[in-house]
Amino acid sequence: MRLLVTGGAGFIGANFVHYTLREHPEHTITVLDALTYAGNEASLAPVRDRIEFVHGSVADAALVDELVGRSDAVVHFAAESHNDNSLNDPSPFLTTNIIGTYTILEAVRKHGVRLHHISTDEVYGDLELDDPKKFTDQTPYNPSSPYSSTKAGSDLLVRAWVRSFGITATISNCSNNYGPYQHIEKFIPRQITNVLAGLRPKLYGKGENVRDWIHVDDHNSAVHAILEKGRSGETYLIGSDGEKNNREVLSLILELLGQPGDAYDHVVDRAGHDLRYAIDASKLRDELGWKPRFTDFRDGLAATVDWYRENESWWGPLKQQVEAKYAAQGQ
Ligand code: NAD
Ligand code: TDX
Repeated sequence: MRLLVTGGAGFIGANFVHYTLREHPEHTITVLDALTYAGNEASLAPVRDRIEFVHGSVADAALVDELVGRSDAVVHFAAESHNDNSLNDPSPFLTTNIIGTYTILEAVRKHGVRLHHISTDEVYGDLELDDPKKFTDQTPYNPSSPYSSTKAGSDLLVRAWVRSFGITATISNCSNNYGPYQHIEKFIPRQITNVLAGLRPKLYGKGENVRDWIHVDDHNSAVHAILEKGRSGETYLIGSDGEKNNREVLSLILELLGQPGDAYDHVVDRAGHDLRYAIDASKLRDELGWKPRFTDFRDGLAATVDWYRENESWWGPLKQQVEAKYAAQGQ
């Protein structure tokens, strides 16, 4: 297939490009990426001569129309993705996540091209710590932040275009990803690079919030399973039973980096901070036969720590600016 990968210079998109070239070399790839603060062409440098890279926005209708018109499928990762940023300035979240997805939908509708829309478990809101339930594709939408509400809006647009216009599209809602090439504004890479830069890690509030961690390659293998076998109009939840609270994750990072267990600071909590996410991925496992490969979080995290240790040239230039922004928020 000729794949158009939006947001391919971001964390999950870049890993998707690497994974696809490694595991499914029969596909050709065009990346469309606006190279916002979160996009980094260096993440694609090792495969630059094997893909086409187009610098532009998913909200540019003429460009999107041209690129979709010469593709067999679109895998739509491009988004503004950071909750904290959405609390400071929601505007780009509306443009990229809502208008950008609408623009993609109109092009796939016109050209009859298959769409896979990448979304998040945050559209379902949050769970109590002791709630035995997990999110399924039947859980009602209840997003909390400007980020998650724009992702929820984009999912609903995809569903409406399937029902009203008969486009061929699937949606996946995945839990928190970790792995190489993740922007250092995010929790795990922020704490790893804090230690590597001689700064103290920063935990929001009491650190009791639970996230359901999955390795980025497991997310991307699931996306391939859906591209190959998923049914149009269906939503698949992606997760690998990786629930941990933020304190536990930070303890493991400190241990892997040889730091004392109390070598971190508590900082101001995130406004409206979701308490817990948990995914029931049985539909994906049972219907499509998918299973995760990275079942040992400690091993996956250790490899991620090593990647940041070995790739300071990738993150070093960003560090001061990211931390200055957090410091201004008391975080
Ligand atoms: P990211 O912020 O690392 O990357 C986003 C990429 O999109 C960047 O390369 C950026 O330049 C690009 N982009 C932003 N606006 C654009 C625009 N208007 N046009 C074209 N490109 C644009 O994000 P990520 O963590 O890789 O997330 C990718 C997708 O996966 C998002 O849709 C996100 O909602 C979803 N998701 C992320 C996670 C996670 O844990 N990171 C979990 C579930 C779902
Ligand atoms: O410095 C920090 N300290 C801290 O305690 C940061 C940056 C975060 N946190 C906490 C907040 C969350 O409880 O860690 C947890 C994870 O935070 P983020 O990495 O910002 O992720 P989250 O808000 O959970 O959202 C992520 O997963 C779902 C992605 O950024 C989203 O794009 C995805 O949809």
